[in-house]
Amino acid sequence: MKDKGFTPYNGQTFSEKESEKRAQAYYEFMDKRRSIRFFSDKPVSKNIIEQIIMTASSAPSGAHKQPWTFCAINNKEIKSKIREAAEKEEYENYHGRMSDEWMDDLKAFGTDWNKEFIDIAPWIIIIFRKSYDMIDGEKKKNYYVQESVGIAAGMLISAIHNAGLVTLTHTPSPMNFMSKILDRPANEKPFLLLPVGYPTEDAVVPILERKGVDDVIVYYS
Ligand code: IYR
Repeated sequence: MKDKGFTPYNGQTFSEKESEKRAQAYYEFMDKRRSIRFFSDKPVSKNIIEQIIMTASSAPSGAHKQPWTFCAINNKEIKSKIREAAEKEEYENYHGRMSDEWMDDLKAFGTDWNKEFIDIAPWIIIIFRKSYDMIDGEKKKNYYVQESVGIAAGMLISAIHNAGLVTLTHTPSPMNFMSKILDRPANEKPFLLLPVGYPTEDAVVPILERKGVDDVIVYYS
C-alpha cells in the first residue's frame, strides 16, 4: 500500500447503556443464524450480492493486502459444472475417504454427497485466497492470508444473515476443480464455497446447542 499518511478516525461510539443494548441485540440476532441446506430458487439481486461481498472485503487483512477474490456465480451452466465436480469428490469422501470417526461426527447433520443446493441457490460465492499478488509481472507477497480470508469469510456470513438470506459453508475436498472451471490465475487458491439465497418454506435445521459463557470464555480480571 502507498503511504498516504493518517486521517482522524470517524467511527461511531455510544454511551455505555446504548453499547450494552446494541451488544445484546446483535448477539441475539447473530445467534439466530443457522447453516441452511434447503434453498429456494427465489432470485436475489446482484446489488444485494455486491453489498454483502463489499462488506466482507472491508475485513482487516495482513498489511491491508486484501488477499481475496470473491467469484459470484449465478450462471446455471457454471453452477451445474461446479455441482457435478463437487459431488464427484464428495462421493469419494463419503465412500471411504472420511474416517469412521468423522462420518460419525457428521451423522447429526444429515449431510451426504448430494450437493443439490449448488444448482438451486440463485448464487454461489466462491472465495479464493491469494498467497501473492502479481503486479506488473512481479510477485508481491501477502501476509497472514489464511487468517485474513477467514475473517473476511466470517464477515460475509454475517452480512448474508443481516440481509435476511441464508448460506452454508461448503468445502468440497479437494477443491482445485473450482480454479479450472472458473479459470482463475495461479496465485488464487479456492478457500470456501457459499450458496446464497432464501431458505425453502419447509427448511429444517439440526437441533443443536451452542457452548455457553463458561465453556468458551476465560476471564483474567
Ligand atoms: N465436505 C463434506 C463433509 C462435511 C464435513 C464437515 I467437518 C461438515 O461440518 C459438514 C460436511 C460435505 O460438505 O458434505
